[in-house]
Amino acid sequence: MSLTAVETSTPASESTLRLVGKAEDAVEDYTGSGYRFAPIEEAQVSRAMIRRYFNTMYERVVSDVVIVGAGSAGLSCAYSLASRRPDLKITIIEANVAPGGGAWLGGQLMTAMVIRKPADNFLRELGVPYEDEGNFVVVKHAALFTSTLLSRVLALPNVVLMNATAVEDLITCTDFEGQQRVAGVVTNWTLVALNHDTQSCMDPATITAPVIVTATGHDGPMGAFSAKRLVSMGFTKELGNMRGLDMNRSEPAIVNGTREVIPGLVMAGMELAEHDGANRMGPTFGGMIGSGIKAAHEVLRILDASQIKGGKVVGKVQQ
Ligand code: 48N
Repeated sequence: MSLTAVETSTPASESTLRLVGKAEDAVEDYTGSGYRFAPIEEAQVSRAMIRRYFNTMYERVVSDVVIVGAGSAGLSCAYSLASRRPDLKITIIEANVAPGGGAWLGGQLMTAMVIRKPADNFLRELGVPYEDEGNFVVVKHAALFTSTLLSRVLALPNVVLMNATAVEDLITCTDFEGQQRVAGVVTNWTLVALNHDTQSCMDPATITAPVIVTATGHDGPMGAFSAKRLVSMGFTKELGNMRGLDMNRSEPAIVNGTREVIPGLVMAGMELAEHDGANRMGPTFGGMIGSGIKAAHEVLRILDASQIKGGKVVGKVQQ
């Protein structure tokens, strides 16, 4: 059967590229040479991507919550928030092509992931199997945790993930009380953000939101991005600088310390270790889960206490 495309006279769009041959012509046959796909035009593929991506980008320039960083803390925050508040438009900005941050492996490139109790509660909520070792549990491969968390987050209809996209600055404003607050993020394609010294005038775009969660980690080309930006903007005097490894001290400090570090900006995960000068915990991830969930609680506290108009905080809710 010869399948050819016949373009109609009306302006081409996804549906007007009429093809000779239909979906019913598709045959899944592995016995020999019988496997056949339904026909497609190259233009249909491009239009399917362009329309969806740029409609989403257009719609999310005003979000309810922006989460910077899709590592274990940022994704735990996204899941906890979006699953409890399906009304919120949550936009995750991730600089890497591959989201997941440092949670694809355990420690020293070994694959098992250690999570200390009580963070194992989250594994049961997600349906991630693990081995119980008493005070902690072990997920057989870190990628099993991260891929399950990522798939649960992406399946939530109110979450949009923009990966390969970098936050290259924070939007700040003077709010209704006359104080400086973070009111959104400045974005660019990551490859552009990393090449400003090779080309000039590659200006960014913006996403405004009443609350930003920053969970950009402590390492990598943009690690602790917001913590460093707060210093360079003069919001904080200096970086606390992450301290040495102390699991028992670090994990509760990071979870309990997760907070709104300046109005409109909630900091979570290992970025907070750099901001506060907290210890690091090394290859145990319960602190990231707890910090992400705590950040979600902080976001809800802020939203519940604020009058919001057009994606901006314009007043306080009278208690
Ligand atoms: O996984 P990370 O780096 O950060 P967290 O805080 O989610 O988890 C940290 C955890 O993996 C550890 O470091 C463990 C527990 N080890 C501790 C230790 O003691 O060694 O994820 C941060 C994500 C990454 O995917 C980055 O690509 C992304 O944030 N990111 C950004 N995305 C957008 N714009 C930016 N400016 C930006 N900066 C970082």
